[in-house]
Amino acid sequence: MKYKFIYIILSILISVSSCKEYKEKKVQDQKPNIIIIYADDLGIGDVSSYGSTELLTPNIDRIANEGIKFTNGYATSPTCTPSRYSLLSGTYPFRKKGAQVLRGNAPLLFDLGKQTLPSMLRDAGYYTGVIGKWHLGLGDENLDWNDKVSPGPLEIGFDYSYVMASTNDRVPSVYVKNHSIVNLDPEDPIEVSYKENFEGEPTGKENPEMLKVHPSHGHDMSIHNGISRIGFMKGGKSALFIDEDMADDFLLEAKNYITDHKNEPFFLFYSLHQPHVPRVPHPRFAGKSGLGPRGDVILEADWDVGQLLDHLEVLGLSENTIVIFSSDNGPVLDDGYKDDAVIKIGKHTPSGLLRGGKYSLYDAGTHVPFMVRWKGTIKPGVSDALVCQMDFTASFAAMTKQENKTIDSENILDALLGISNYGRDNLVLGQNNITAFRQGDWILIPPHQGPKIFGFVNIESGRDSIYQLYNIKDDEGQQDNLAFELPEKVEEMQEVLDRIKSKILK
Ligand code: NG6
Ligand code: CA
Repeated sequence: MKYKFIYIILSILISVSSCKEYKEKKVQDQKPNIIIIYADDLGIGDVSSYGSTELLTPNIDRIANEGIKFTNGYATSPTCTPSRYSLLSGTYPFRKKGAQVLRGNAPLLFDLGKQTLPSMLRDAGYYTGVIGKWHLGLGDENLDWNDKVSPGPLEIGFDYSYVMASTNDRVPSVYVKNHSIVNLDPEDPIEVSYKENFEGEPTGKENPEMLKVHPSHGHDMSIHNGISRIGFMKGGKSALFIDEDMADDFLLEAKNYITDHKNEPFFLFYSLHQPHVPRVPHPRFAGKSGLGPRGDVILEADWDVGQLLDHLEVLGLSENTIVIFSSDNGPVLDDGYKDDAVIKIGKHTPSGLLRGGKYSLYDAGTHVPFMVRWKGTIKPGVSDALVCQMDFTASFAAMTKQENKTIDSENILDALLGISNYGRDNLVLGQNNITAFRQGDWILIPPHQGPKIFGFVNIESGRDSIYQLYNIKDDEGQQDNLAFELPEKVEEMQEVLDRIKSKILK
């Protein structure tokens, strides 16, 4: 009897450990393709799998339903450049001087030679590519756009790049393929300035009659395709992108990239431009959401995601590809163009139940849709593990047996694959000195100077002269400031935050 009992216990132990080994072996022995689909300014409440009822996103939902939907998934920052910087560098944006919204002719933000997500994957044997929005600077301060556009994505670890130079609302309004502007006519060179206009060139401010989309704030400089932008440019007419075609341009590139590299492990950073301003859908989607152009371009982005997933299916790659979907920061309605985003919002709540939005230290600034699918390997489900985009480098380094040489990226592979329900302990949110701090279910916002509401975007900044402390599990909408009641918690979290911020750099 006694022996029988010992035998049973031993068999259970052996089968449990071999099951774990099987999972680890299976994951570690493979180099699945990795695709990160990264939306621009998409809120957690814009996605139907996170509760949106006014706007349906069935294709994005497919990733959530066939994979893991994270309910505590984060970008590091409530704006684009810093979030993208940390996703690719594995480093907090507050450690990097200048990691904030960049002008369109800013130099490359990265320190060359340091490990990045793509360089790590390249070392692991992946072919690496970026398609879509870049907004991380290109070249140096004196870049001649007509010459070799470098350094850029190819110098930080990508083998292939096809990117929008900056943002769709910043000049130069062109795509850059590897080191050159696409379709540039050498007879019509391009010039870019963020200081002054070029003689004789129309602007949104002087020539509103030329506009089909009008600015509400800023965005009144150079005009192309009937839309005035931030910054001045001249020439390069044959290279200018058409906003209505941008989604199709990037999708085609992404599909071709996948087809071309289907026989080797590949990484694709598919960086969508939607729903960032100017919101100009292809006519196929215009008016389709009932929420104005912002809703329409979200439907367009959702369709793009569906096309990409279908393409993987047709090529037989679904089971051999990790697909991640997330957003670089939270949502905003009026972000500088009169595009009906505010007046047509109806009952739609882009931030879901969270407080704030893009630019904000409140949760909706950085708490974004976040889902990971690996058909056949990941068991579909929902996870409340704390996960951040900055952790992809360390996690996929662990998966591909590479060394993680970045500063802040943490190995949360088990959480990303649904093996564990535990991710990070804590996460610093924000950029520069404007930061909040999440630890477990708590969010601390130290006192920061500045406006409580960001003017025309009409979003609460999260800044206050006093400490704010919220328990995000009990109080998702951050209404109940517990800082006065729990001074020890405030002190403890501030200490950990200070320690992380003063970490000696490797
Ligand atoms: C702001 C722009 C906004 C957007 C943002 C960057 C104005 C008035 N507002 O300065 O339109 O471009 O920068 O957005 O110019 S991000 O998602 O790329 O960070
Ligand atoms: Ca953004």
